[in-house]
Amino acid sequence: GAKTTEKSLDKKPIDYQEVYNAIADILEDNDYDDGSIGPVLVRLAWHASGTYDDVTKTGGSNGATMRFDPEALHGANNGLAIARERLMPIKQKFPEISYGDLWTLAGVCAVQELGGPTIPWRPGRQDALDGKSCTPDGRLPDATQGERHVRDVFYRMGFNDQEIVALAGAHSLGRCHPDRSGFEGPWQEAPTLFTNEYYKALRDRKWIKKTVKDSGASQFVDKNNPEVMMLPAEIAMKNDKEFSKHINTYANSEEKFFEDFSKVFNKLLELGVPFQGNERVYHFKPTTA
Ligand code: CCH
Repeated sequence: GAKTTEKSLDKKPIDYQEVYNAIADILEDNDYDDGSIGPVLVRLAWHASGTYDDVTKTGGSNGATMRFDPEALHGANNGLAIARERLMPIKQKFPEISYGDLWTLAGVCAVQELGGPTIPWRPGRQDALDGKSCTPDGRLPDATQGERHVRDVFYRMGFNDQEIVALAGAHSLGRCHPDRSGFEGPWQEAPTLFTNEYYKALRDRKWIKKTVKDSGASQFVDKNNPEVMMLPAEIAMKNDKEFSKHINTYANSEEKFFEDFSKVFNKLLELGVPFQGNERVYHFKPTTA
């Protein structure tokens, strides 16, 4: 009767802090890479969002089109099936959340839980039903290229030089995998801690060119610790006057980096999302004190 109708109309709203807590709970895994799946979740959130094109207003995290071929098969997305699969138990626990909201929230959660700044986040992404709105291959940056290419790709999304450098600091987290990108190793020695060490490493260490044995890819390694690396695109950025100015700023001030990263990561995750305007903005409480 009336009671049942009332009940079915009264859909329980999602408590996104609960979703955040559930993701925080699955980050640690001592059998995976450096002990956390956080870094690959940040990469998932970024690759879902970084397909945005500000001219045609296509791409971005709305739709979560990376679930479908051909986008799932784009070379840049190698290894991200792992990240998507790891989030399936969360999707099952909170079936009302869209994949786009889930992936971006997971990126926010990983940054915060690994010691980074609070990132404002709001829901509103709607899932595409098929791969028709998959973006064409080639929208994400190619690490073998130089500063010109990096600018082309990020200007297309609507970012400026300072924002590009602030976003790159996410490479404080995680590592390259020869079977995913051809590159190998983390950017500094603490890949599960979100800090400004990436900028200090890039600015202050002596980087020497080296070929990755398994893949033949060219990368740069620290002369004093060849386990850590930089991509050709990053060495090109270091050698660019305008980019290096911002690298220096963030190497000198972790506080400034955190402040700017929070804004620009939020902007990245919201590119192309059709918000209604009345969504609540969440500032998630970290589970760690
Ligand atoms: Fe990145 N990134 N990224 N990246 N990335 C890789 C891994 C991570 C580039 C290339 C690569 C951003 C920008 C760029 C992460 C976050 C961000 C890898 C290794 C390559 C190559 C993939 C592998 O082998 O597993 C290039 C080029 C650019 C810009 O020009 C931005 C922006 C972000 C986020 C804000 C994270 C995190 C990882 C580590 C993933 C992991 O599995 O550990």
